[in-house]
Amino acid sequence: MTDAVADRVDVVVVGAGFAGLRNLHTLRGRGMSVAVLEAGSDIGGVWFWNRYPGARCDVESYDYSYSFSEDLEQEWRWSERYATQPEILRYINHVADRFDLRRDVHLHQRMTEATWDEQTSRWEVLTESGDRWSARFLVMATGQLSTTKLPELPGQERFPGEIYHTGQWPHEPVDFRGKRVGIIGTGSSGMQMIPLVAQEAGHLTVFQRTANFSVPATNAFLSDERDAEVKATYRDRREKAQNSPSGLGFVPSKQSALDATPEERREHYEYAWTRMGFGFALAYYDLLRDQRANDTAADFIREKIGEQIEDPAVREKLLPRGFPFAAKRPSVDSGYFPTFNRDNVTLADIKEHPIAGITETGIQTTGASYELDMIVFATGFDALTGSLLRPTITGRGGQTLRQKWSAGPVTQLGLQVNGFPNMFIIAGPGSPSLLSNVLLSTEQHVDWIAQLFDHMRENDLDVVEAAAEAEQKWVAHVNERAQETLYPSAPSYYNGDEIPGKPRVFMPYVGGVRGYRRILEQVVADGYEGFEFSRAAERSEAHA
Ligand code: N01
Repeated sequence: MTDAVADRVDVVVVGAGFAGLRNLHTLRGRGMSVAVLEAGSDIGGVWFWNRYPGARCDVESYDYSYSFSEDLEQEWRWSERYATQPEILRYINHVADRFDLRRDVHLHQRMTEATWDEQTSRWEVLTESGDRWSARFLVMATGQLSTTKLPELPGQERFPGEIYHTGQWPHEPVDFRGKRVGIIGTGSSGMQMIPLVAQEAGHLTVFQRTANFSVPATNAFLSDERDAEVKATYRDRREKAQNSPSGLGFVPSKQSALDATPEERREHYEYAWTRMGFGFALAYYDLLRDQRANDTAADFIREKIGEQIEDPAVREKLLPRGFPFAAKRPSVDSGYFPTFNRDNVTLADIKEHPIAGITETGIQTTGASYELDMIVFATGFDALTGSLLRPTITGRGGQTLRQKWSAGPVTQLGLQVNGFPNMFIIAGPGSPSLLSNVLLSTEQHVDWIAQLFDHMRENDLDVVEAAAEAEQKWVAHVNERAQETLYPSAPSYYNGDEIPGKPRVFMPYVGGVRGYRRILEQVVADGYEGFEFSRAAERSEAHA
């Protein structure tokens, strides 16, 4: 730590994305002093960084927006069913101005260390620039997909052309016109940008390691009639979302895919294909519980994907196989597959011929060499734990979070970690997180924590910490519930498979937004069972 004098606040919130700003607004409303530390040069979190062409949300705009202010809901006008990145960023900026949030956001302040001081019962926080804060509470609102992953490919420094990562996209426009572009990665980011880049580039080579499932985005402009209709019934819509497993408002079918006749199934899947977007995974309740049920959906989707691709050899490579549909995060796409019918697009199968390295002229695989002017990494993130483990967070007894989580994340309800008093995590591992509408899950966490702070104030308590036994129970429960599903069977970032050497643990809670909310409510009703409270060390000594 440096000698700089620390600013003292009630709460340090790390991250000025949707979660950080909501924390600020809510806790400030409780009379608490809050400092939001943001690594970037502006607010917005993932929507600030991910400004690659085609970036948009695959949760409907009306649901991927704050629910805490009815006035805000009524005055903001979304233009599309699934909002683009620029529109979402405009929304976040609007919210920040409307609720006067900026004055407590500190930009260019990447937190590098946070240390629990057992003498004072405060978090001592240090940022990259040497600034210090001292806070009673530390709230990690660092997002689930915010630490970008750049594969270590030999020779990168020799490539004279442009290199980008979708998650750290430049602010200046990138010109693809006439260029030979290579995109590595075919997850949601890659699938969104590939059709657009193909329209501009001289030639586009897509380096695909795993063909993933994707369903049509079913995007549309929102008419005034539709907007009025949603706004007239917004509370019902929010309530439906809160009471649905995914937080998207879809009520999963109560029927098994295996109980429907093949004709009924096809009709239902045709409907889901054209109307449900991401909700396709809920077309039958057992799609993620029974391999045979899942096969019926996977076969249908493969058939639909196949119909979009002309060349049989390319088609074969683009068909997802070897893992259940939706057990690895599926994409929603707009014209991704027909892009491979274009003359200026080549698919390079890097499962068959892995990338050997980057050269002075482009990418060398074990099968061929590709001459490129630009390389785009659409290779994703160190998901869920990346941004929590990047800073050095030191809890009681000098234990770091990295040490505590060396075999995978352990939490009580996803909210707190034993040994790290007064620290909270928003929508991270151990909570519905990436298996839900993350914005709704974020608000759920912020409200729960605010209520907990009320409880502490009313009862003259200073310190709260997850009980060790409760934490063990919760981790076992998260694991058990996951084992009831097909999720663990797919190689995916839910399991930590995206980073070589990362512990293979299923991280999000599959029990659903509604089920999880009931658990949180029960914990409160039981007097915060599983959490231990105390007075600050300094105060206890003074009282003695
Ligand atoms: O990242 P990803 P993303 N060599 O991890 C490949 C959200 N999101 O940025 O599958 C070669 O999904 C990797 O291959 P494989 C959404 O939650 C939402 O696309 O590991 N290839 C994969 O193809 C999403 O799930 C929206 O074999 C490598 C790709 O790179 C999440 O963000 C839009 C590689 C990474 O896919 C992340 O999406 C965008 C290597 N070393 C993102 N490493 C919407 O709301 C990785 N790959 C619509």
